[in-house]
Amino acid sequence: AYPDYINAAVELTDKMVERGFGDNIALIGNGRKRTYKELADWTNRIARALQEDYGVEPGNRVLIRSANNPAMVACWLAATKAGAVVVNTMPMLRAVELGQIVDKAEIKLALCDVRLMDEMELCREQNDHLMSVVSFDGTANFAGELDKIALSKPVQFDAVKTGQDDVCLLGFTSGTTGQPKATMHFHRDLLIIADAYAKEVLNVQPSDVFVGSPPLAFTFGLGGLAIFPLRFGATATLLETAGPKQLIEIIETYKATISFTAPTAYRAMMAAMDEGADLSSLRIAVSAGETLPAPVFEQWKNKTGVPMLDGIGATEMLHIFISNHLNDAMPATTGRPIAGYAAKVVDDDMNEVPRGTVGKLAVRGPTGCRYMDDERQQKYVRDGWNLTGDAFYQDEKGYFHFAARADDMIVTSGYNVAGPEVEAALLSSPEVSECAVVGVADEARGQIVEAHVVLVEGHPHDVETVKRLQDYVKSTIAPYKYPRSLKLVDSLPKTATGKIQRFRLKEQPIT
Ligand code: 3SK
Repeated sequence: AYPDYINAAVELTDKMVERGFGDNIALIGNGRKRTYKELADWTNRIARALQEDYGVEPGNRVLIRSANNPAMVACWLAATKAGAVVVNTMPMLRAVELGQIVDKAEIKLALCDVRLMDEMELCREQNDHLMSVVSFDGTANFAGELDKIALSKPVQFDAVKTGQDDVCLLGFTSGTTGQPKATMHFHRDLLIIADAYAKEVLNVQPSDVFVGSPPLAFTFGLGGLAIFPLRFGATATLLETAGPKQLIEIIETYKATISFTAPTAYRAMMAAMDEGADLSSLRIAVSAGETLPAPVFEQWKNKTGVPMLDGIGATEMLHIFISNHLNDAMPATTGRPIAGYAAKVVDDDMNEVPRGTVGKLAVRGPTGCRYMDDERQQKYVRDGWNLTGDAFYQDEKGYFHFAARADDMIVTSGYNVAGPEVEAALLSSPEVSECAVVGVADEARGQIVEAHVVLVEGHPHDVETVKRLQDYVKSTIAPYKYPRSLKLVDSLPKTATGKIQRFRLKEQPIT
């Protein structure tokens, strides 16, 4: 139970100071440490600037564009204090993708790291009527327009009196169609995920130090690298570039205790660990965002001795709702629903299927899907149960096991890539006549994006063309979505009615 009026950002900052955590380190990033008191003051100054100088009013949508750093966290908290509805976005997005979000979310103001202004400006040129853009300095050297104004403000701010069920966050996913869709989350939801998962499963203490790689723009990262530590007076370390070496270095330097990342990153960390690597400070390694292969679970345990907890979450549910627990973490199972959540496996008519039978995963609990789009909402939530789009089975003991993703989403190195979006990018090249994009199994990345391309007649089938088309996709949409494998083919497999049979492309071995 939460009070009727509660502001999640105030709970994570000023209230933590009131509770005696003022001198604890809240955030570490870009070479600096910030205490809870400093974070509370910093966010109050920015919130004042947003309200007084940029006209932010309760309910306005504010977009944030940044890599993971303390300044991004400060902007998100400040906008939340000012009663805004925040849309966090990844730094790799290009103007076209930003434009879709701006349009869909009706963004009023965008806060953008000074180093990432180019694509933001391009986006503004195309959406001038919708928004204004202000820069902030992601390195926290106060070189952004917003920083300069915020610095001139007092550190007191009367946060907007938001209801516990006022929307404060829009989580965007690109879905199977490539069209971004947004789910709404309330102030109380941000606290629930900490009070449920982080408390029950991780037992977070003020002495904990969090580290990880998922972008704050992905609710997996926002929970694991901001909400969870801040809710319990713990410390979040934030890395703009979170490769395996950087993750290891941060764990060693700051004696990190809880890591949040995907199996591919754990695998890469194991490969990058030299003899002397010391991960002994870690007490839990959370793995989510993609399926955890049993060998990765075993190898990690053997190599580091640190328990790995696999879990499944969804942007629609805000965070993890089924997880392994410390007392019974096992390979090849996602575990049991966390406190407050219930899950079952159902058939197309929502009837529970017998144990051991693969069906649709249905889940319900204190957080849940609220799409901005009614039609989508009706498909996702049936009889009060959220249908996540995953196929699962439940074993005799009640543990849940992942079987497959029910949709066409390609999950590569923890990133979700919608095949149709890559197809649209390829098709915008004058060289491409037809194409189909699928995800194919890959040892290192879980899956990779693979494109099968039919060229317009007369264009050469050679390595230069492959490279040119890959580069073209990289320059059209976020580079991580480009097809690592691109095959030039004469035709695509189709049904009698002319529909491309993508499943037949997935059957082919990678060459
Ligand atoms: O498993 C996921 O994809 C996920 C999504 C949102 C939040 C948390 C997680 C683990």
